[in-house]
Amino acid sequence: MAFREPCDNTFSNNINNAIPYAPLLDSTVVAEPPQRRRRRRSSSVVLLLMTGLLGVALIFAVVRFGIRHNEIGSRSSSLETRRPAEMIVPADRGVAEGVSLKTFGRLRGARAYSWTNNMLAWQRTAFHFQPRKNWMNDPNGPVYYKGWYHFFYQYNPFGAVWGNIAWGHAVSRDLIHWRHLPIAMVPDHWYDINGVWTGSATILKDGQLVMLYTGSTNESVQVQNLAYPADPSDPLLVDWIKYPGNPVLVPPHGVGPKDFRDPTTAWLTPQGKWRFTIGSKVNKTGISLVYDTKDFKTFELLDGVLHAVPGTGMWECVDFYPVSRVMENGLDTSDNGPGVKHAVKTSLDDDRNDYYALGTYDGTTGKWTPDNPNIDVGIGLRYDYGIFYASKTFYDQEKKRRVLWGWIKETDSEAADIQKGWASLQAIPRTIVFDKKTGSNVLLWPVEEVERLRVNRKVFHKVKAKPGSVVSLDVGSTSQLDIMAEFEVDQEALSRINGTNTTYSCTTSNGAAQRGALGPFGILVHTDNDLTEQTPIYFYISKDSLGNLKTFFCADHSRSSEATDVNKAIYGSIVPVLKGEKLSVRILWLRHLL
Ligand code: DQQ
Repeated sequence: MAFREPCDNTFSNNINNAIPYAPLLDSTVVAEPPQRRRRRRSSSVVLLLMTGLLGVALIFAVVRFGIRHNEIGSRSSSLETRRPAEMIVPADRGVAEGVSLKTFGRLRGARAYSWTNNMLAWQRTAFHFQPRKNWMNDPNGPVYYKGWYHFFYQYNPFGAVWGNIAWGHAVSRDLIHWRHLPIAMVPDHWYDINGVWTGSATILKDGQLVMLYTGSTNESVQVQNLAYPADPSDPLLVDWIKYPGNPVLVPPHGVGPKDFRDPTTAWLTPQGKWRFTIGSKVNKTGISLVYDTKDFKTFELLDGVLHAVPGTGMWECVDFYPVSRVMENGLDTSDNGPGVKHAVKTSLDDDRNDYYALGTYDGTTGKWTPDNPNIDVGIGLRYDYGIFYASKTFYDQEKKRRVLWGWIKETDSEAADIQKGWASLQAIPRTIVFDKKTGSNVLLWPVEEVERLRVNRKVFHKVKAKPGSVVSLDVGSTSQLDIMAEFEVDQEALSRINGTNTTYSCTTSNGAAQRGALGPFGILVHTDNDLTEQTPIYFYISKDSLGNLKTFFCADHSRSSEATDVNKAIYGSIVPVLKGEKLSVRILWLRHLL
């Protein structure tokens, strides 16, 4: 390829040499505002257990300490700059400038915060995937190949804002420790000169790997292109060839030139052809087109679509995969049969959230039918109620599991990204399985490898939190925590409470500030010592006049930062809790201002 990121010339096959992420900014100590300096002195962590008006018992909390990768918080930049506090966050850039802009309507016109480079440096995470610098968005073609997990991602090699999109590339043995490799593909042909956009990997029957990806052409038309490894025997897949006959697909009749993107991994049809789907829209109806191919060079567009949902708008980054109703393991994308359900996931361009639904796939017609049309794709379930977009699964044939990657674009402003020199991270990869108990949703859990980061542990048993109280749990000094907590609500008190018909919602019921009899209760994270900054992660149980209970799981960011130019959403959803199930929480935590 024409150019490479000059980042990692010292690559070694030994993963033990893998280094954790380093802060980007250099470490010259500079003056900080007095208040921040005071807070930074202590590196101990106090978890705070909070309750509503009804007491809860924290049955147990296991807190596992992470490795001290970097003392990110103690570093700062010699290029320290301050912006005047009265500066206003510039207006969002327009849709015409691209499809993956970092826009937060609520930030428009907000007062810009005086971020120091020191503060920005400690915002880098220690165990989520991030490139060393610049902008990153969607996960692309994750795949396990010859002993290595490969992760590709949408990447701007030239800056911390979306643009010049190329495919960044990293490899790992364990999905946690990564080595950055040279950029895999850059925009260098007329058919992708405006961006090497999102695509997926397919492993063919003979073990060969092919990638289909969207190119934005010299006229900003979205086309599909084929690429493959220059040397299939190279386990690191460093060099990529773009098929000389590209583009292999152009928008079909009736589909807008800018509404045809993000091909999925292909699966085998009963006729032995490869089939895949591509998101699009017709007017306001989100759709997913289906193509068959034998060679990934010529294609047949199937009549009808995989699925369509009126009112959902453009479907980006569609994902389609089987889940087993009976087994514990994940399934290869081509698996089908009586014990199998299929999930369709779409990333809705209109609201920038990932939605999925479970249903039945007919391999003959190429159509999928939702189990419950009331919670169809784009109008029902989400994987995640925080910032999580453009996700994609892959089948890990080594560990027989399906793994989900998702892009987290953060809550700060584009101006802050430019100052940081980087933007975005990827969520910890999660295994994804069908929830056999409810039969109506999937279950996500951080991949087991993340547990290898734990080096110490502290257990708290039967901690009681009285109504309306906050209880400290001192976990000593650390920079990373993996918190698992289980709560027990006093059932007798619960039954005594009169139900009401007031509806509760994480987003509109005043967050953790609204104290009800049945919540909120949970854990305060990311607090500073005097609780002026805090992020409650909590449950809230609502009871209606007939005595029916509903459990909500929410996160309230409204007091999470003193900064004025970050989006401080309160979000969450109802969670199914079956009879006899405990309320448990897992939080992967990094030390911030303590
Ligand atoms: N990002 C890519 C597109 C995709 C969008 C461009 C989703 O292919 O639709 O960077 O974030």
